[in-house]
Amino acid sequence: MVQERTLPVFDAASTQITKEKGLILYKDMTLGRLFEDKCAEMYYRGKMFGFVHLYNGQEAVSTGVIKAMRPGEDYVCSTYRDHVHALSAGVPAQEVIAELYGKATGCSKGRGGSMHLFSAEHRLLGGYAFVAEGIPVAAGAAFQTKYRREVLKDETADQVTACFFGDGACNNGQFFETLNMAALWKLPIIFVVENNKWAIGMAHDRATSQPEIYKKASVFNMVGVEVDGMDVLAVHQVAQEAVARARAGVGPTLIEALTYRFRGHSLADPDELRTKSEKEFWFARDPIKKLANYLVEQNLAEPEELKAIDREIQQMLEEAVKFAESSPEPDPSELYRFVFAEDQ
Ligand SMILES: Cc1ncc(C[n+]2csc(CCOP(=O)(O)OP(=O)(O)O)c2C)c(N)n1
Ligand SMILES: [Mg+2]
Repeated sequence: MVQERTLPVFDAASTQITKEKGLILYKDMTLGRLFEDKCAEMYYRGKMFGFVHLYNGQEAVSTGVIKAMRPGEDYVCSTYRDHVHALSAGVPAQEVIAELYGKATGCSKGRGGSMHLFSAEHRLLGGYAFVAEGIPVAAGAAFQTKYRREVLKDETADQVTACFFGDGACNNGQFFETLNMAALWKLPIIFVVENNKWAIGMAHDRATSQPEIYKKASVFNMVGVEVDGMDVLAVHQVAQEAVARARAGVGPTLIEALTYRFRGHSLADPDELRTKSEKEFWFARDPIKKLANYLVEQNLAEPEELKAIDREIQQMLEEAVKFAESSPEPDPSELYRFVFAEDQ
């Protein structure tokens, strides 16, 4: 049996969250989970096509980081596993699901699909199909913030960029080149590695000479931290610290969140390579159940209250599907529209 890497211990007593914050985190993670379950349902019913990569199990990472940022002002950059990052960044569920249906009302106007969600309004810099492709794009966004502030003397330019990518991306050259420049220029960026142990069917430990990714930060003189990616409170705390460092101009942080995807790589993956014991180890650490238990134990929420939130989100998603299904296809006469910025 493969020995699981020891998860960093987080002492929940070291943080104080309000009921309001607790419910924000719970709602966002639940939205992510139920949204992805709805996608799986619609995909298997033949309603949507192409590659669809779900985020189940990893919700604490998206929520913990993005809810430490300023929605609509700070930038978020994702990968092809991007639905939940988009939702956490504030893109309405109906615009995400309409995009998955390839409809004109989708957040990328039906041109992108699952792997290319984009929203200028919500400062979502995109989903990217190529592994590691978003990393330099995110650094570009962080660079323009610094340039506006320091060269153009725009004091409102204090935005932070969060860049999400997987363990597999950390063996790609773009990771090393971008971390070097980001540290050298003290860019306001946080690099968030979602180490879910697998890159499709390649186990992280088999592909990587130094599997503890956060340690790679030290060679760039960058702060690197590992965190239990199944614990939203732990992720949120390290993210708040990283955001504060970035906003203060101190420089970037590399956060390695140890997490696990509860489904196959994509909806086309039969998921036959991961062992039952490995899955059981991680399924027992469901981040949503963990937060729900914490909220109830701390008297921050009643179980009934949480169930009511689940029902409300489910209802909203049913409406979002109806919206997507009744939306028009993009008009073929507009095929070349939105290629250039002036078409917006
Ligand atoms: C440059 C590049 N090489 C290979 C692929 C094929 N590919 C798609 S997803 C993937 C695995 C990436 O794994 P990871 O970065 O750990 O992200 P995860 O899927 O686990 O979220 C690979 C190799 C690709 N999309 N882009
Ligand atoms: Mg991975």
